[in-house]
Amino acid sequence: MRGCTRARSATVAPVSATAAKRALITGVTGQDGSYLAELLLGHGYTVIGVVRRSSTLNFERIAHIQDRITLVPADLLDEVSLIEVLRDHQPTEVYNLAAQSFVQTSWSQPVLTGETTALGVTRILDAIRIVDPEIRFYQASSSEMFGKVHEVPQKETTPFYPRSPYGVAKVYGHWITVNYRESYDLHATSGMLFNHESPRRGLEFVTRKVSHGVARIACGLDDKLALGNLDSQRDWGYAADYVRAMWLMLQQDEPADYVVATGETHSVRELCELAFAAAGLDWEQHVVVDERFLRPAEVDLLVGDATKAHETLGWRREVDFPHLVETMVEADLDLVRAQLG
Ligand code: NAP
Ligand code: G4F
Repeated sequence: MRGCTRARSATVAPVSATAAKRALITGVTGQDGSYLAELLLGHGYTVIGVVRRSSTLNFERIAHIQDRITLVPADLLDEVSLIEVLRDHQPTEVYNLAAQSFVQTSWSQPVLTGETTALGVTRILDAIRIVDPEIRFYQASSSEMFGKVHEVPQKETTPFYPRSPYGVAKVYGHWITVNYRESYDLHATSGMLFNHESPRRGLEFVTRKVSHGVARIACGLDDKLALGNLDSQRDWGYAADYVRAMWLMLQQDEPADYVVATGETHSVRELCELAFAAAGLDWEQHVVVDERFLRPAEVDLLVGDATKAHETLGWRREVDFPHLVETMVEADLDLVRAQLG
């Protein structure tokens, strides 16, 4: 069978001198969790992935590595479960990627978003403090914290002005990470990552919504794709490049906070032009604006300055925006064709 996204896994790095390390990943079933697990396995880590209870399995993104990682039940809403997994599995590094991560949903479920994306960070930090304060901690912070931006481009010192309950929750997660670092001397790092995408991106996020929509239109299943604000601009990178930055942050002697970004910004309109062209289509024939996808408050422009990550971590992105969009469209064309049989 051709074309399922699973076949397009990131290259697994060679085993290195870090073979004794044990990493625990919350959010391992998500986009970033799956790429990070691959990266860490390639570096010789024992990888423990936290999965929350669900009535059906949702391991699609990690099915290809499932036999190489240990999956353990726990939930960011339940501190005891986090304490237990740390006690049982004794990781040396914890990557907190779990969150209610969709901005639009954060308006309809603001309390759940706060419980998971904000207070969940305190729960995992407390579990680390109680079980083993030597554990190195990574918090998945977000460029959404910059929101209504105070300066362009945004860097580590740019003031925050979040524009959604999600952004507000991420600001809390960032500051509680800084606070536990300063209060308890934890090796706790906040990675302020700008948007990063891949064929494993959830279907509700705009890049994947467009690439999947293009594939359905190209295969004759749909004719129109309804979107919201076409003018908003994002700094979009490739998820596999960004998880490398997360790992590099925890290899530093001193914990710190880093912006990870490409330094380029593109509008949703440009995304549409590129994605439809990749399938030989004219986006203007198919895209319609539907106000259901407009947000109560928008982040109009994000573009990051990753100088600190370049200079301190030696991090560089490898995949540029046109290549990312083409890869996502190709993967979704394969996926839709395979579903059609
Ligand atoms: P994602 O695909 O939405 O994955 C989120 C993960 O969190 C899933 O594995 C989900 O589990 C898990 N989760 C949600 N609620 C949980 C709970 N209560 N307990 C335990 N696990 C829970 O997100 P992503 O794109 O990989 O992003 C990873 C992290 O980076 C998130 O914190 C996100 O906010 C942050 N971030 C992402 C970007 C980006 O552009 N991708 C940029 C900046 C920051 P289920 O599979 O069971 O739902
Ligand atoms: O793809 P999006 O939903 O991502 P957004 O809101 O930037 O959030 C993502 O990136 C953050 C980092 O900055 C992460 F922290 C967060 O977890 C998530 O991964 O929307 C991008 C832009 C927005 O301006 C939105 O209004 O695209 C615009 N857009 C236009 N039409 C749309 C649509 N977004 C979605 N999801 N669906 C639309 O139809």
